[in-house]
Amino acid sequence: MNAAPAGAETAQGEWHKTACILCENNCGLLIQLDDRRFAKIRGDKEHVASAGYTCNKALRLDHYQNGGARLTTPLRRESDGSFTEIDWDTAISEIATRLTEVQRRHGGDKIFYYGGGGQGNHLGGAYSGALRRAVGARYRSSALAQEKTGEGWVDGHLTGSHTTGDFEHAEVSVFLGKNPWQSHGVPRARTVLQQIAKDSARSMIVLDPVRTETADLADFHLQLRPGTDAWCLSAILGVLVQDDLIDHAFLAEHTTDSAAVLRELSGIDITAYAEICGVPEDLVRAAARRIGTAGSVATYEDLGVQQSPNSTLISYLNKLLWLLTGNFAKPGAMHPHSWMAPLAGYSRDIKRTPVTGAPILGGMVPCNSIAEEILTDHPDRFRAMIVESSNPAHSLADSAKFRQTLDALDLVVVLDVAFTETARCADYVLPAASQFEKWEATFFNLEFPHNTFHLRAPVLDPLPGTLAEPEIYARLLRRLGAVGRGKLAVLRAAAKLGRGPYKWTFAALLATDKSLAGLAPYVLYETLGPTLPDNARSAAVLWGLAQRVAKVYPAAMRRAGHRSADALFDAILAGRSGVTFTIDDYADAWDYLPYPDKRIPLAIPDLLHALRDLATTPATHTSAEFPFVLAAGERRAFTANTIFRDNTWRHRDPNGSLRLNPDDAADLGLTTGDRARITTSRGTAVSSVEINDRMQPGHASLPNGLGLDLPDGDGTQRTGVAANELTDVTWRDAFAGTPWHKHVPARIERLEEV
Ligand SMILES: Nc1nc2c(c(=O)[nH]1)N[C@H]1C(S)=C(S)[C@@H](COP(=O)(O)OP(=O)(O)OC[C@H]3O[C@@H](n4cnc5c(=O)[nH]c(N)nc54)[C@H](O)[C@@H]3O)O[C@H]1N2
Ligand SMILES: Nc1nc2c(c(=O)[nH]1)N[C@H]1C(S)=C(S)[C@@H](COP(=O)(O)OP(=O)(O)OC[C@H]3O[C@@H](n4cnc5c(=O)[nH]c(N)nc54)[C@H](O)[C@@H]3O)O[C@H]1N2
Ligand code: SF4
Ligand SMILES: [Mo]
Repeated sequence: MNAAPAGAETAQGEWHKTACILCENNCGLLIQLDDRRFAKIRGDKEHVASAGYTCNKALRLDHYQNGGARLTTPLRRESDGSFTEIDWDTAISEIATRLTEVQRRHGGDKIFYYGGGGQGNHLGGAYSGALRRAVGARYRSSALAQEKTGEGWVDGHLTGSHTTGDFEHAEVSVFLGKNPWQSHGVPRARTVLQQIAKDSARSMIVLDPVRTETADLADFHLQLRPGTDAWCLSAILGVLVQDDLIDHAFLAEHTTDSAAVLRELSGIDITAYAEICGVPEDLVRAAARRIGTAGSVATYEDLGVQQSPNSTLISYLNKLLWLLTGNFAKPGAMHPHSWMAPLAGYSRDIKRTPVTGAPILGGMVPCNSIAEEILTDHPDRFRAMIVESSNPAHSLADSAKFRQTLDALDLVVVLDVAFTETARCADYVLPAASQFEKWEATFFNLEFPHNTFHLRAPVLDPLPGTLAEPEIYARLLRRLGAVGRGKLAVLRAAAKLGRGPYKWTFAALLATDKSLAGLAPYVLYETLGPTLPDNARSAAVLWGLAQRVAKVYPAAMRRAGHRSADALFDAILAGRSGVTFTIDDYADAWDYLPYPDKRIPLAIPDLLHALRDLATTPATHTSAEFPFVLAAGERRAFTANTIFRDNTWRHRDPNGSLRLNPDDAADLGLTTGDRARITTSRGTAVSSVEINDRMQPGHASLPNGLGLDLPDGDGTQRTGVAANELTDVTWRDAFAGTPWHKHVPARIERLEEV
């Protein structure tokens, strides 16, 4: 079935193929329209990855498309703080002029880029690199530097790239600070979790201070004290080594430096460490033995550990769990995988930020350092920021400080569908077409051995006044004169002759002008783009990525049925339910290792030191003043980052309550529905309370994505707590600079009604 080409009348009752944009799984969907409303939504059974699966949230997507405060015209902020509606030509011309001015006065590297895509929209971001190249911008960041950069750095030392777990087949599945029942991440998560729970031959191990819906299904729930995972994992690894449940043959054949690691773990005091995490030693030992004797093990670490103390060390210990037991490159285990385009770099090299020398991992400036890089009179501070598809004034630690940071810049440009908390701080706001109004895709293609990619066709015409990001970037680049007209004309002529002549002409031009490489997405958009069917101009960059797939994974691509890069590109353009772009053999996993000897180097000296230091590292960060550990930003049945702005999509708990253990609530004199004041070192907030025996004493949680400012008559109204009004940029990991959002020392008090 073809999607509605832009401008076409579409029949009522027709099902349009697309995908959900609320989490990285991007489940395939069918949508029926009633004018511009989403009348019916259901799972797409033909989808290559999700095969009809959806969770409860996808059915509410009309609240994204038609709710919230959609933007329909570019806005410019005036000196009195008010916004003026301006036309696109004015906006593009003024922004280009002001970017050039920053570049001339301070250098293009003072232009900072944040974002590039959320849970559903990475295609626009793929073009942003060309703009960055044209203005000389060198520094960037995104939400990845709030969660995955520490893990990526560890990967950079070990397997050299991202690994993924085969939970469909794993005998033992381990979830560390991950609640896939609510947050997914594992494709078709609820089905897979239920299958594991039902099968007596398979086991699930969950490390979580909360008895989550996932923990309900687990065979081993290690309900540890918040923030103590490093000790818990060390104890598990200690059992594996001390009870000799290690795969020595695997270590000898496939790794180097294992002796240093085993030596460190042989000294772990298992009893003492189990005590620190508050988990019975017997349970730690039983979980370790289950891992050590399993035919296959897959693990998934997520925000519960990545946004908590010792997160980079924990990533290392997590990976040792499956490496020391030989759970790599076989069904049910862990695997590196192909990419259409890598989401970040996976390197052990550390670059440094210009002002504070913070570590840049995977090419990303740590989110918690951005404010410190700007709120200074250091000459190398950033002067301008382009924010695309992200809402950092809401999602970064210490929102008040981040708003101040945006105020301190000479120029802030925001590309978004909605008038967000970040847009309110911008000098220019550019209205993007929604993810159902344009060609879109994500690069969350993380599977092995079958890896899939879904280019989504538009379901609707763009809302009048909005543009797709590739067109916005192209207009800026045209205005900047980034590529000479002559070169573009030559390529346009070649494109008319066919893909073969186009490819050779492109290669010839690149050979004479290397600077074109960084501008390639834009060049493709301008020259190949107009020749693509169904107005799929934005898909042009995928032609370049298909060439990359053919070069890097030729055999896997051919196994997936694509005989050439162009054949793959055509399949992507035509495949409305996604395409499988690579099929690997399990043995191929070794080819993904970047080392000539194809052995995994196991020792990371800095992290082995951190492991040794654990014996004297503080395991608690609370105090008499702030006695609670607040998890600021839990994924629940009705949270979806800030993608839905309209709060009426929540059927339950519309304002997002603070969850507390019954004993704590009794001590504080609180019952469900009461209001409590939460105070941290950075701020205070008032929340309704939900007493919930899933929480342990001393631990409280707030949902993520709430506290958005919604239009209400002449003003705005806020529902729920914006978690980052309470967080502090200084609470961050020593290695990666990633935040401790899940571990915020807090005080909770009953709010007396007046
Ligand atoms: N419903 C829903 N799903 C989503 C999203 C959403 O907003 N809503 N967002 C998406 C995004 S961007 C992401 S990154 C993922 C995140 O997905 P998850 O990481 O699964 O989400 P969280 O609920 O933030 O955290 C997971 C778990 O960590 C636990 N935790 C808290 N502190 C600790 C600790 O000290 N140790 C351990 N071991 N666990 C701890 C929490 O109790 C929680 O159950 O979800 C994605 N999916
Ligand atoms: N305290 C605390 N803070 C957190 C977290 C937490 O657990 N606790 N979680 C962190 C994590 S894991 C993440 S991933 C981040 C998420 O935070 P952000 O990276 O800021 O992303 P989202 O909230 O997903 O917001 C996406 C933005 O994209 C816009 N958008 C939607 N569709 C389009 C489109 O087609 N084009 C454009 N241009 N814009 C579009 C939306 O309106 C929204 O403003 O938050 C992080 N912050
Ligand atoms: S699992 Fe994720 S992508 Fe799939 S329907 Fe739910 S929120 Fe959407
Ligand atoms: Mo995330």
